[in-house]
Amino acid sequence: MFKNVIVRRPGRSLAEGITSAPELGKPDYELALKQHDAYIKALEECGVKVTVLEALEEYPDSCFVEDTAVLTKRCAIISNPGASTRRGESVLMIDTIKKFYSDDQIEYITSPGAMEGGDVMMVGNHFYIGLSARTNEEGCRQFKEALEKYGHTCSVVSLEEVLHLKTGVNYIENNNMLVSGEFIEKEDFKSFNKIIVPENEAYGANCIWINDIVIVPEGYPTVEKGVRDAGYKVIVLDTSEYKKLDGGLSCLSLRF
Ligand code: CIR
Repeated sequence: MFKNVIVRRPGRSLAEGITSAPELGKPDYELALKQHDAYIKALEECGVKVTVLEALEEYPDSCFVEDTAVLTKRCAIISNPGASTRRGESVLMIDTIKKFYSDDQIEYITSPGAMEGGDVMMVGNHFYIGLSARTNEEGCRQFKEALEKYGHTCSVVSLEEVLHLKTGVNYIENNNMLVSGEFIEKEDFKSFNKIIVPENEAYGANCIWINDIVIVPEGYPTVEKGVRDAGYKVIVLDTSEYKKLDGGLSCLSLRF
């Protein structure tokens, strides 16, 4: 169960965030704020306490807090984003994390290691880390070493087609996993009960489980049906403005 969630409000500079899909247009700031309000409300409905941080205009992508750290029941690992414009976001998250973890529970990924939290998927005590455009081999090595100090286990999954591991695969507990594209046939995930996400709904693979409720993005009917059929209560949220920056539901929070 999760007790806490950290989010950061988007700033007006959101329009300058990194994107692989400029054809979707620039995000509308006012609409992004409304979608963020709804996101916070949904999290609260899931029974967690939400810590809402102020926007950081100097970091256009800083509402995607998931990339700044990995928070487990036993430790916090501060990332070192592979995207150079995002490096400072992790540093600015440390004070908030120190409100929840003592100094001897906090680990740091350092250069030349690069790692972003979107590449980390928790399955109980085990953590899958994606070797991606944003997380390098040294980042994976440091992450694994840090986790093992606390009795967690870790394995590396390489990916080629999407930005982060959780762009394409998400664990929603009870052995259920949403899988899309290159992850459908991955050996690493063969023992899970897979909910297959069709190519035309690939963005919908990024759902989040919070205390037996699954939050699903709006507009992905096959995904929504698959999650409902697996027995979950579902909350559907519109994330259109974050999709324009390759961001999904998981990217907008740290859940622990
Ligand atoms: C970026 O490219 O870094 C942001 N525009 C999107 C980050 C999405 N984060 C995530 O998947 N965890």
